[in-house]
Amino acid sequence: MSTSPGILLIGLGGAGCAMVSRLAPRLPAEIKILLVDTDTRPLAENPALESVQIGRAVCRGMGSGGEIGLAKTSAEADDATLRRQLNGFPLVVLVTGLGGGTGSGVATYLANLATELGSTVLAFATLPFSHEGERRQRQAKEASEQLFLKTHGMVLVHNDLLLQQSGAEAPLATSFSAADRWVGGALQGLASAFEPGALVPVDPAALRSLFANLASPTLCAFGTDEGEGAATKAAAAACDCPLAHGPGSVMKVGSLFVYVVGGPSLTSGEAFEVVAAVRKRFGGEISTLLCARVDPNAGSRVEVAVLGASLPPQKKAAKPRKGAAPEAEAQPLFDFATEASMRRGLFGGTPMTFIDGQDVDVPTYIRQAVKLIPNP
Ligand SMILES: Nc1nc2c(ncn2[C@@H]2O[C@H](COP(=O)(O)OP(=O)(O)OP(=O)(O)O)[C@@H](O)[C@H]2O)c(=O)[nH]1
Ligand SMILES: [Mg+2]
Repeated sequence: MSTSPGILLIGLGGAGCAMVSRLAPRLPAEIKILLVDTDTRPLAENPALESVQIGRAVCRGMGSGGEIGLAKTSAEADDATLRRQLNGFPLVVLVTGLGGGTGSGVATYLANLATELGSTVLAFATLPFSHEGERRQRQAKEASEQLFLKTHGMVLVHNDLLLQQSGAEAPLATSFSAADRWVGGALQGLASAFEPGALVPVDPAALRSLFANLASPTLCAFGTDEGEGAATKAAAAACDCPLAHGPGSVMKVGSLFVYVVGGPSLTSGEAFEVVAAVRKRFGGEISTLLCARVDPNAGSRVEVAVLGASLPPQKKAAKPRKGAAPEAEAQPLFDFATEASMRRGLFGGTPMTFIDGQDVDVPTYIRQAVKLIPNP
């Protein structure tokens, strides 16, 4: 009988390979890891991890230098190898940084391949820092819109948000570790759903059915705390997780997957309390799956990870009634943060203050996306 693990985690491009390599030591052995890049350096830095160098003849072992076309040609040149590596996994999770060539050019290619092979595909993708310039922003925006359509769930991590979290003076590595924690928490949860021995187990098939549709707006949140009342505090932290409240993020979803891990003292009652708090904030009316686990080494720490999906946006709006106001302009799939929109003015250097899931230091009209109409 095949002992093939259920999840394939792919790190794509420089950022994707770096993120996955940092996460690898903390992930359950059941997750199969694969690094994919045109550049040999990120692959050589992690010889213990399986990898595919794409486009040897095209990029000659280097990055694509931001050239999406070169990166796509590289993937096409190694289509057979990629197909072989991606075959046979119920769940494929793709981690990449958008804005350069390889991540932006190959993410949709891989997602498409995995979907064709019958996998459920989730993507975690970062968006460039504002200071990286207009070209990278544009490449990332276009790539994320294409990737969204070819994945069952996609979580966008704004790199600017990472900076906001850690403060402008913090080393870049500290900012990136926030992304690692969020993505890692969600992955741990997904992996645990496939492992035996959970306090509250979840059927992997049910988990896949949560992400049954392509292009479903996706919610991702993560919270952790320790000591007395850790479960309640971790649930509150997940509800206020900046990842779930950034520009363009989904506030309410139909289906939820909640993952709770704690030490031996974690009770089922506490796990269910976490679910109640998360449902109150994020919805989950169609279905809510709870996976709870005990980690003997967790001590008093409790971690809560939340993934959610809502139905894909309807293509056609209902016909307006006679005499009704004209239909609003079609909204873009995502709102992208501009340098200005990410600025929190006087509060830029302070920790965020969340009340009812909203950062109250951000002006109301920005929080509620009210369009300001200039006086005639
Ligand atoms: N969160 C996070 N973002 C990163 C990291 N490294 C790079 N980035 C971001 O990822 C984007 C893409 O950069 P790379 O991954 O180096 O580019 P690539 O996909 O390898 O593309 P080419 O090298 O041009 O072929 C950058 O614009 C940064 O915004 C990282 O370690 N963590
Ligand atoms: Mg690169």
